[in-house]
Amino acid sequence: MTSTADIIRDIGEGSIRAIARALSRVENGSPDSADILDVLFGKQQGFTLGITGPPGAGKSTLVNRMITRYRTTDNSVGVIAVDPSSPFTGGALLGDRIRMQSHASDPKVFIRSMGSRGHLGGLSGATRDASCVLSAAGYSPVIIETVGVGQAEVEIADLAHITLLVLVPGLGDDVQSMKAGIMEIGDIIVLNKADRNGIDQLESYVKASLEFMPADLKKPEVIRISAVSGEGLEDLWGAIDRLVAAQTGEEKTARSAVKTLNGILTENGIIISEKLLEIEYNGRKAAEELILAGQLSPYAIGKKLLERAEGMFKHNGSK
Ligand SMILES: Nc1nc2c(ncn2[C@@H]2O[C@H](COP(=O)(O)OP(=O)(O)O)[C@@H](O)[C@H]2O)c(=O)[nH]1
Ligand SMILES: [Mg+2]
Repeated sequence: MTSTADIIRDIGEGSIRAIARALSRVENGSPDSADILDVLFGKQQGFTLGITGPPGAGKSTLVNRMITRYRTTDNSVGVIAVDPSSPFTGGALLGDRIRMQSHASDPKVFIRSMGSRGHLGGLSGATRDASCVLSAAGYSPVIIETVGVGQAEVEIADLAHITLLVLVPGLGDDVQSMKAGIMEIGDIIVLNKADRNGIDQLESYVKASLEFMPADLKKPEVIRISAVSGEGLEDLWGAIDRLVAAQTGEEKTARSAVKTLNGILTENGIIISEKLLEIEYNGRKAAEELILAGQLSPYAIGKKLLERAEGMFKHNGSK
C-alpha cells in the first residue's frame, strides 16, 4: 500500500493517480484517511459550488457548461457527482457522464462519482472529504452535483461555498418547491429550461414563495437560463462571480472549518457511541433487541451511555 506521505507528495506534484487513490481511501474510510485529510485540509484553495435540484432539471447539462466556462480561464475543475446508490440513479449517473464527456479527455477536469460506501459520515461526509482532496489538489471550482431536494441533498449542498438550486417547469410543484424550506437552500435559484412552456408561471411561483422567507435570511437571486441553448448563462456566471467576490478568504475558511468540525464531531459521536454500546449492552444489535422486546426505550439507552461516558471521564480525571 502506498504510504500517506507518498500520496500527499504525489498530489502536490499533480499526480491524477494519487488524487484518485486519496479519494478512494477517504471514501472507504480507510484507517489513514484522517492523516491524509489532516495534511490536505490546510492546503485547500479556491471555492466549491453545490448544485442541487430534482432529477432531470438539467444540472449535469449546466455543470458541463460550467466546466467549459472555467476552462476558458484555465482553472482546473473538479466535479463530484453524488450518487445515493439507489438503483434508480444508475441511469442518471450514466447520463451525467455522457453529458460531461466532452471534458473527459481534458487532464484539468476531474470527474468523480460518489457513493456512500463505507464512510461513517454517509454521503455528506464522503462528499466533504472528497471535496477537501480535490480542493487541496488545486481544483477550483470543485462542483458538487447532487440529485434531489431532500434533507440529505440540502446537507450536501450546504457544504459548498455557493449553492445553486435548479428548478424547471413541469416537474411538479409538489416535488420541487412546495417542500418547506427548499427555497432557502440556494444562494441562487436557477430556473432552467427557459425555452419551455411554463417558465413564466414557475418564475412567478418561485418569487411568490420567496416572499414567505424569514426576513433575516438573504433572499436568493432568481435567474432564468437554458442550459441547452446557453440563454441566460452570462447572467448566471455574473451572479456566481459576485458571490465568490463577496466572500472573503477568511470567511470561506472559517465557514468550511466549522462545518467540517461539526461533521467530524457527529462521526466521532457515532464511533464513541458504538464503543459504549459494546461495553454496556454487548453491542448495538443487543441494544436494539432490548428496545424491540419493550425492556428499554432508546432514550434510556442514550441516557445510560452518556452516564457511562461521564463516569469514564471522571475516573480518568481523578487518576
Ligand atoms: N429543453 C431543454 N432541455 C434541457 C435543458 N437543460 C437540460 N435539458 C435536458 O433535460 C434532460 C436532463 O438533463 P440533465 O442535465 O441530465 O439533468 P439532471 O438530472 O438534473 O442532471 C436532458 O435531456 C437535457 O438535454 C434546457 O435548458 N432546455
Ligand atoms: Mg445529473
